[in-house]
Amino acid sequence: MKHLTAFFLFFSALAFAADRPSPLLTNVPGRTTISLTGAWHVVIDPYESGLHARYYENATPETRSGPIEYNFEASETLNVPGDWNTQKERLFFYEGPVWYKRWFSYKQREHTRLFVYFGAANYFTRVYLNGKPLGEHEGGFTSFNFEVTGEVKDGDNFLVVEVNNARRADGVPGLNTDWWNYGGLTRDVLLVEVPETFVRDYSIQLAKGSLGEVAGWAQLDGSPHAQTVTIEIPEAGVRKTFSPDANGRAEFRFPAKLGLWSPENPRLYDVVISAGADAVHDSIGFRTVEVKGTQIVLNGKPIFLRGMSMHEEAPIRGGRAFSQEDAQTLLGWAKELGCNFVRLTHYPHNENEIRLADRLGLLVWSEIPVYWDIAWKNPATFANAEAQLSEMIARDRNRAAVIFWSLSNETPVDPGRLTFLQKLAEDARQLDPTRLITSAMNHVTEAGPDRRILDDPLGESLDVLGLNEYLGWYFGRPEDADRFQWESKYSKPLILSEFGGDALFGKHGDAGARWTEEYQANLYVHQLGMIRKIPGFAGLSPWVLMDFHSPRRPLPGIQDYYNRKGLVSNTGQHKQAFYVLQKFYQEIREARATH
Ligand code: GCB
Repeated sequence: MKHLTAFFLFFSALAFAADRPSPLLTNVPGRTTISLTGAWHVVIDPYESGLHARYYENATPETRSGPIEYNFEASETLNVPGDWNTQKERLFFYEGPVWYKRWFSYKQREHTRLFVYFGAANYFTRVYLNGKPLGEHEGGFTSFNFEVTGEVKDGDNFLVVEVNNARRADGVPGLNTDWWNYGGLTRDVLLVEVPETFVRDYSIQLAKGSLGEVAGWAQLDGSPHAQTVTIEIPEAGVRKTFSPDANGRAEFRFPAKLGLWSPENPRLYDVVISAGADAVHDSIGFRTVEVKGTQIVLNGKPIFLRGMSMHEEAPIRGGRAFSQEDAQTLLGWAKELGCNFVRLTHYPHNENEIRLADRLGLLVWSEIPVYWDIAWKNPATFANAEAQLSEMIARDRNRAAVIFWSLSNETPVDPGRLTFLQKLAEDARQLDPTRLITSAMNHVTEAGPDRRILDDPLGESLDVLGLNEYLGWYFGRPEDADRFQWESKYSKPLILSEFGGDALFGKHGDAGARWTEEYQANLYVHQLGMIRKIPGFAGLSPWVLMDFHSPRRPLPGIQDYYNRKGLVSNTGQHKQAFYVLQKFYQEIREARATH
C-alpha cells in the first residue's frame, strides 16, 4: 500500500510537470548551450523493472542500503544522439525501455535560467535530474525541454532518462508502421542557458498574401513588463520596437522591402529578436504560399512541385539520420534529381534537415505520424497527435522552406477518423494561418475499370490533396497506367504524394521481372506518362528517395528488412529509375522555364 501511495504521488508530480508550458529554445546563435552529446551509460530494461527499482536515483552502496541490482557506471554506453538499434546488434529488434545516465558539471550564474533540451527521443520519455522527476514526453520526433533552474546544483549533477520505444495501441503512430522503430535519444541533448527574461518563441514571416509586409509575434518568458521587443533585419534596414502585453506577447506588422525566398533564390536574412538581456539571431526567408483553384502559388506565381518522398534514415551507416552530413547527402540527392520539393515522411524530421532545405531552396512537406490506423476515438490519442502537431509547428514555423503541414498518411475512411482529422486541421490553421494543410490519402472510388476518383471526405478540410497510389506494384501492371485516369472530387491542387515499386540495386532482368531495376524504371516511365493527364495536377513526390529499414520486409536476398522502393540504395548507389525521374524533372523545368 505504501508503495502504491508513493507511486501515485510520483505520477501526479509527473503529470503536473507535463502540463507546464514548453518554451521553445531553438538552435540559433545567441543561445548559450552546453552539449550533452557523446557516451551515456545505459541499462537495458526489457521487463520494465527500472521504475520500481528506482534506477533514476543512480544509487550506490554509499547512498542506499540493501541490494542494488543496477550500476550505471559499470554498464555499457550508447552514443547520443543515436538510435540504439544500429549501435548494438542485440538491440536491433529491441522494443522497450532503456535507461540513460550521464554526469555534467555546472556553475550557476546570477540572473540566468537553465533548461534541458531534447531534440527528440523515441517514443516515451521520463527525465530525472539528481534523482528527482522533471517530467515526461510522448512522441518520438519532436523536441521538448524542462526548466531546471533552482534544481541544478553547483558542481556535479546527473541526468537519468528512461526512453521506451514499445509500440502502443493508443500511440501516434499506433502499432503498425512500415518503418523501423528506432529507439533512443535520437537527436541532440543540450543544456540551454537564458537570461531571466528571454524570447521564448516568435513567428516572423510575410503577412498572409502580402509581398511587402511582415507580420508576426514574439513571446517573452520571465517578467516581461519592463521590457520591449526589438526586431531587426539589418540587411533590409529594419529596426522596430514593440511593447509586449501583460502576458509578454508582442504582436507586430510592418512594411519591409525584402528579397523573396524561392527555390531558385533561397535568400535568407539575419533576423535579430531581442528583449532586455536576450538576443537571438535567426536566418529567415520571406515568401508567400497560397492556393488559387488547382494551383499552388509561391510569391504570386504558380509553381509545379518536382518532389521526392524521404525517410529520416542515414545513408551508408544506416539508422536514424541526425547530422549535418546526413542531411547534406540526402538533400543533395534530391537536388541531383532536380527536385524543388521534398516530402519529409512520416514524422517531423530533424532541424538540421529543415534548415538545410531552407538554404538549398527545397520546399518542404512536414508531417506528423498519424499513420494508417490509430485509436481515433481515444481522447488521449487525439491530445497526443495535437501535441505533436503543435510541437512540429513551433519548431519550424519560421522556416520559409516549409509550405505544407501534413496531418496524416493513408488513414481509413471512417467517421471517428474524420472528426479527429478535422479537428487537427482546425488546430493547424489556428497555430499557423500562413501555411497550407494537406494529408496523403489513398481512398478512391472506382468509377470504371480504369478510372478512380479521389473522394475521401477529408478532402473538404484540406488546402492541398495528397494521393498515394501503387498501380503497377500492389495492383495491376506498370503498363496499365497508360490507360488509367485519376480524378478528384475537389477543385483543389492534387499532388501524387506516393507511387513506386521495389528494386534491389544491381538486380537485373527484363522489365516484367519484379525486384529488378528494369521493372522499377519501367514503372516510373508509365507512371510519369500517366500523371501528365491528371486534372489539377500540382506536383509529385514518388516513393522513395533511399531504401529504408522496415520490419515488414523480410524477403531474404532481396529485401532483408529493407523497403527497396528507393531510387538510391541504402549504400548510395543510384538505380535506373533515378535517371528516369531526373530526366522527367529536367523536361518539366525546361517546359515551364520557371522554378
Ligand atoms: C505506403 C506508405 C508508406 C509505405 C509504402 C510502401 O503507402 O505510405 O509508408 O512504405 O506505401 O512501400 O508500401
